Amino acid sequence: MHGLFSRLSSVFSKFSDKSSITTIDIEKYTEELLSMDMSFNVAEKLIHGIGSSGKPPVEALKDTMKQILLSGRMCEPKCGILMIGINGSGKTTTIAKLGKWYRDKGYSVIAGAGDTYRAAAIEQLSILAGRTGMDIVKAKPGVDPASVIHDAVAAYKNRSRDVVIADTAGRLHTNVNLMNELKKVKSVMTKALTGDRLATYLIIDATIGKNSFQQARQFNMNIGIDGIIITKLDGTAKGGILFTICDELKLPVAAIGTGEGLDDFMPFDRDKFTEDLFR
Ligand SMILES: Nc1nc2c(ncn2[C@@H]2O[C@H](COP(=O)(O)OP(=O)(O)OP(=O)(O)O)[C@@H](O)[C@H]2O)c(=O)[nH]1
Ligand SMILES: [Mg+2]
Repeated sequence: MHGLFSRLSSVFSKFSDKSSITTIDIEKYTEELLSMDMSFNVAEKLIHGIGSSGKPPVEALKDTMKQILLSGRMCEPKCGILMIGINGSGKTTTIAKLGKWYRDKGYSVIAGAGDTYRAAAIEQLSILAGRTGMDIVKAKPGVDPASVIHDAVAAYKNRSRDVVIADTAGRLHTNVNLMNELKKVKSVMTKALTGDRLATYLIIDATIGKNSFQQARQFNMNIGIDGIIITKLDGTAKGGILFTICDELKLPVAAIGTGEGLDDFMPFDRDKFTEDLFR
């Protein structure tokens, strides 16, 4: 399994399991942790754990990692899911993966094509919906995203589906107008769900590194996030940002993406993830 994020786990494999460590080891370990884009605070917590626990370094490291990481969960049907994040983070691909994941569990899924800025985005979601057996509700490019998502939730209700997943256009966390648009989509979706739970997931591209922390903070402040889905862990040794987001923002990780395929997705489990990193 460590092959799924082998570049990240190759960093952890440098931590030896000997019973005591030297100052040189500590310097080397700190450097390794920072190289995967962990914040200095988090790296310091991990190193402090190694020095103070009396356990072999790898065991001490795992203990602290498990304390820092927060496991979220994918929402339990019936529910609505709102996918948000910057351009190219993996929202639309993750909708297809999620759709398949729910379908494999026997649930029916509707996708709402809320990225109405680009015809290609609507087309991309239509193709993925066809491939995964999701219904899709879409409109012409240029239509208000909130109205498309309203219609998608109405279809979920009318057709008695189990999950409705809203796609949105990628946007920078610094763009006030686009943030306001997202607030509107969320409020319309919440109202249309008439009491069914809404889970808002921020999709973060693991290869981006440290800037993701600001994204998570801004999206959470403006929109409110229930969990992070971190994608592209297969292609980077920089997934350390995940620890920083959990530690400093107390946001849980709901799932991870480990490839472009529809099955390259799994709900996040902090204990399993930690153990897998050292395999
Ligand atoms: N290697 C890898 N690639 C991924 C993963 N998730 C998504 N991608 C790729 O990332 C690219 C962007 O994915 P999209 O799903 O279109 O991203 P998006 O957030 O919807 O992008 P916008 O709609 O432009 O904001 C595509 O080429 C995907 O195949 C992953 O877990 N691993
Ligand atoms: Mg998209």
